[in-house]
Amino acid sequence: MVRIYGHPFAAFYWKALIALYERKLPFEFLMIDADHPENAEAVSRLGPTGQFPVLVDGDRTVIESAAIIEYLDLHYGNAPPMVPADPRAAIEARQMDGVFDDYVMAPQSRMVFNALRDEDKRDPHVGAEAKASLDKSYAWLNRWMTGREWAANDVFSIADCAAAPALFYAHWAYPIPESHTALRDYRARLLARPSIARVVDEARPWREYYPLKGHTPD
Ligand SMILES: N[C@@H](CCC(=O)N[C@@H](CS)C(=O)NCC(=O)O)C(=O)O
Repeated sequence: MVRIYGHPFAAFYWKALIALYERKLPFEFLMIDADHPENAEAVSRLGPTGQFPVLVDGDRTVIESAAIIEYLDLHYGNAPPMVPADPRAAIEARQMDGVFDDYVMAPQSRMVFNALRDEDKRDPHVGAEAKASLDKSYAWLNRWMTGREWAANDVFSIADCAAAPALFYAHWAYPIPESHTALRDYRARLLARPSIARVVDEARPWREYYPLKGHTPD
């Protein structure tokens, strides 16, 4: 059985977890928290920065959420692949995976990390810079999602695994404007999908730790 290190509230863990739930693949969950120092020690040994998710399958270790998703496609292939087999379609899926990670999740994370610093150590520029990035990403994604059901090739894919946590948390940090109906509808579609509804539900006990005030709790 595959083993996966993560935390139920961690965005990149969600990304891999959604793919696991889509495949209905049983796995052993190894929690990263203060009660399990051995798991934090393991991830710091298995990857360069101690970040998670980390997947262990027998003697094989896979780090990086996107690589984990591709590993599951290859070795646990009894579900549609999250990266399409057609290389032309795969380009669009990987493109949109990168867009959500780099242009939605990353600015959201900058705001969160800044808010988690001691007050006197916060960078006063981060909020405005991150919001300016998100303004551009939201506008582009709203145009991209107009007329689309899913983010790439109109099938559920790695791009949607990345989009779900990115848009979930970014909308808390800095709400998607009401005028961006295609993007807001896409976020709602993601949250209605059973694999994603499940990760959102499992993370509820940790919601109060989200440090940015004024978020909308949906
Ligand atoms: N590029 C990595 C990012 C992983 C990442 O940022 N993980 C976060 C949790 S969502 C983490 O490990 N945070 C704890 C830390 O940075 O120490 C991936 O796609 O897996």
